[in-house]
Amino acid sequence: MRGGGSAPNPDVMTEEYTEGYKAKLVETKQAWARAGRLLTGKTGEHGVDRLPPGQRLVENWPILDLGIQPDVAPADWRLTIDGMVAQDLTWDWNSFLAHPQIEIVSDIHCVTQWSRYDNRWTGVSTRHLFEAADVAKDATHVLLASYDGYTTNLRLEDFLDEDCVLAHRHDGQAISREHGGPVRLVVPRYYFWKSPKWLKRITFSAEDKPGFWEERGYHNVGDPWLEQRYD
Ligand SMILES: Nc1nc2c(c(=O)[nH]1)N[C@H]1C(S)=C(S)[C@@H](COP(=O)(O)O)O[C@H]1N2
Ligand SMILES: [Mo]
Repeated sequence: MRGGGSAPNPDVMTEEYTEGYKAKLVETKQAWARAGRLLTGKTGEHGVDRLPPGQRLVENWPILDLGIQPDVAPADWRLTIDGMVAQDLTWDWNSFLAHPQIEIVSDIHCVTQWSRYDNRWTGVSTRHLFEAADVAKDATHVLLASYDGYTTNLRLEDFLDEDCVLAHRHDGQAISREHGGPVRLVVPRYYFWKSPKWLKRITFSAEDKPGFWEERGYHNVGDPWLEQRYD
């Protein structure tokens, strides 16, 4: 992948993936963000209202990507943990599975207005990873990068919510390629664009850095109950 381990920027992406990259779709979503499309102007209360404002429940599971679905075999998958850590770490598939596994049931809320209830995720908790990585006390943010060049950012405390999981199973089955297998991050409290598929790299930082959608008009935090769709 071009740019080695560094967080990919959008220009690199379009150059690198002239084939398959959905530039038109990205344009449309960006235009919606500029126009404030899909906003209801209502707010909900997290923990009280299960369905956030402007969302509708689906039974199926839509697939959203940038036109690229990396085919990463578990044997070739590596997760790099770097930035403000005592020492950079690389987890391969076996070392990832050797860490304590948790199971979490949570809801999905996508900014394009679909929500899906009761997803059972299996994997390593972000809290465990945080402890294992020996992160510096003054780290405040987490930058996430994926095998398709996608990036997103989170505040450290949001990354450390107790239901956040580096997941490799969904409802008892290996996460499929189109849904981000072998490993994706799941951050249920925020819109699903904050849950990167095909996870490749986690960087702890004392600075925030907008990711792919955050640079294109999406909200930096993305709380569905406050309808933080756009910036
Ligand atoms: N690597 C990567 N992760 C990603 C995306 C992406 O394009 N690439 N899309 C995001 C968006 S916008 C959504 S809504 C969800 C979709 O996940 P799903 O296809 O499993 O429903 O993944 C998020 N994580
Ligand atoms: Mo999305």
